[in-house]
Amino acid sequence: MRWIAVALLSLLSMPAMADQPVDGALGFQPAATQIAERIHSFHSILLVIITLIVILVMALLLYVILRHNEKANPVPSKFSHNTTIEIAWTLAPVIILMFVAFFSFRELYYQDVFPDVDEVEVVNIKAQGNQWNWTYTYTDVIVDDYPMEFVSNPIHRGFEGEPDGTFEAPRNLAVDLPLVVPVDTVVRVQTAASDVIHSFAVPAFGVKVDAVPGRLNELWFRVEETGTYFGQCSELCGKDHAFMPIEIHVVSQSDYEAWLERAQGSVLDAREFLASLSEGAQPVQLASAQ
Ligand SMILES: [Cu+2]
Repeated sequence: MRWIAVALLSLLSMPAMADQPVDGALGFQPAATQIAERIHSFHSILLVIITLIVILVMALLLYVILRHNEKANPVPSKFSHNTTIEIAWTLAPVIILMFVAFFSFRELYYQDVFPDVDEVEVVNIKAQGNQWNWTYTYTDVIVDDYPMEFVSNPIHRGFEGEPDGTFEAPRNLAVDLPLVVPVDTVVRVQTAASDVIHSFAVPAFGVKVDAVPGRLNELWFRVEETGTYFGQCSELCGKDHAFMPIEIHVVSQSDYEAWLERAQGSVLDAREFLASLSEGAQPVQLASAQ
């Protein structure tokens, strides 16, 4: 009972822009992209289907238990085949699976096919997984003949006695140099790795793509609301796998340009500018702090 109350309370107290895990929450982080929104509605369809299947199977089991136990049915029937019922229980799952596959493939292709937008407006980023951090390269932004790039390290390393995180800088999720992208813009992320397989995943965006040494994988997203979003490496990659988080700041186009200009000079300057952007933001309480 207490558990249910806690879960309900944490749902109510979830901030509007919950873009990170909160204690006791149920369900997904709110969707920040069309991709995530579509995944959520597919999930809702599946939830209905599996619920109906569970109810049906439970009802059949109960019927068999009550109707065909030794007391109620002392002389069992001896037949071993029933063509009608065998066709039915083969066809029904096939139809259900085809129905599921239809929606599933629709989402897979939506994520796989790059949206039809002007290439000039696309922000291209290469995310390279390393043991154990991410290198972000802005491949369109050339500084001294090389594309702009920086390494994004976690602030927390999971050491014992380490201070707790805050909502702005959650433990094991916050990084020193976050990825910055403009709002309402198609962002192409090409993932790669320098050592072992990592995976670039941001739940609120509905994206998760492996970062494989020696090849480029691709994902895209268009975030609809400014904010700070968090993800994690999602392919077990060694002892610090849990400590190579992904932090993405989605900012307005003008803030993005201002940040980009500073970042080309000094990433630390750019970082300070980024911090000044969120200064006006109301500090939001973590569910666990309430
Ligand atoms: Cu990794």
